[in-house]
Amino acid sequence: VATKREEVERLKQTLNLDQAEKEIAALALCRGFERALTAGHRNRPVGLIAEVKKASPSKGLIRPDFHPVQLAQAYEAAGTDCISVLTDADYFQGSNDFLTRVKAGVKVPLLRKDFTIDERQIYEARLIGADAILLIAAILSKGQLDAYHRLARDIGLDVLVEVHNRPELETVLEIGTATLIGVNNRNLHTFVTDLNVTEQLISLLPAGVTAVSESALGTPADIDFVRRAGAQAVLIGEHFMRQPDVGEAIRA
Ligand code: IGP
Repeated sequence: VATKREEVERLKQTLNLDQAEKEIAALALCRGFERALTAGHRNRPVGLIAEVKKASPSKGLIRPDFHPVQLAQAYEAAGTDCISVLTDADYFQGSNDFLTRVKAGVKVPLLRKDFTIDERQIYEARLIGADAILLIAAILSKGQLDAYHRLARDIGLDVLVEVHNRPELETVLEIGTATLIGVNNRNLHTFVTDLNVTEQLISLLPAGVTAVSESALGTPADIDFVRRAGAQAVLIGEHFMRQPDVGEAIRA
């Protein structure tokens, strides 16, 4: 998070909050991210968020020949409900520009996948074209989770709140505002993945919350496992990024 702190310091210099609020007020409404995940998903049994990700801290470069708009268009043509775009530069070789370009190239709602640790990043997300942001319980205090969730909703964004263990989930449920909760099967510190995390945590979600299983999913058996555990949607990155034809991978 150290490099993210520097990025936020730069944002403090460049992003004027009053100006940002004015610009946001003039923007078109966001595409409904959560709505797209719950609306019923063509031929698939679960909602799908397909991720555009060039590299990751655990795997390094995943897709050397990386064209975010082309990939997103292939995802959309294959019927994904939503798309996630990594914008973090340091760990994922992402950029805000990828998100803005993908937004112009597809019609489906977009998640800005990044480490949100400051309010300014939420305004920025809206300005670069995000329809939803990620809030990671592991890196935010309860007060931050609460305040950032409210701010994002106030400026029209949907919010995917990510948890990885029971204490994090309990904090999120105590706040009580999250309607879209993602269970990350990957531990962000050790990178160890375990689909049982989905099984353990999704059973604790109250009715009415949309449950997403995130990370380490690929095979039909994986999807089936998390669907049976109660996931209404899945977020898949690396598995698709490793297929030459990402559209075909979705249809499979
Ligand atoms: C996708 P995978 O294993 O399918 O590539 O995982 C997504 O869940 C992962 O990119 C992710 C992530 C995050 C990335 C989940 N939470 C937080 C950055 C920050």
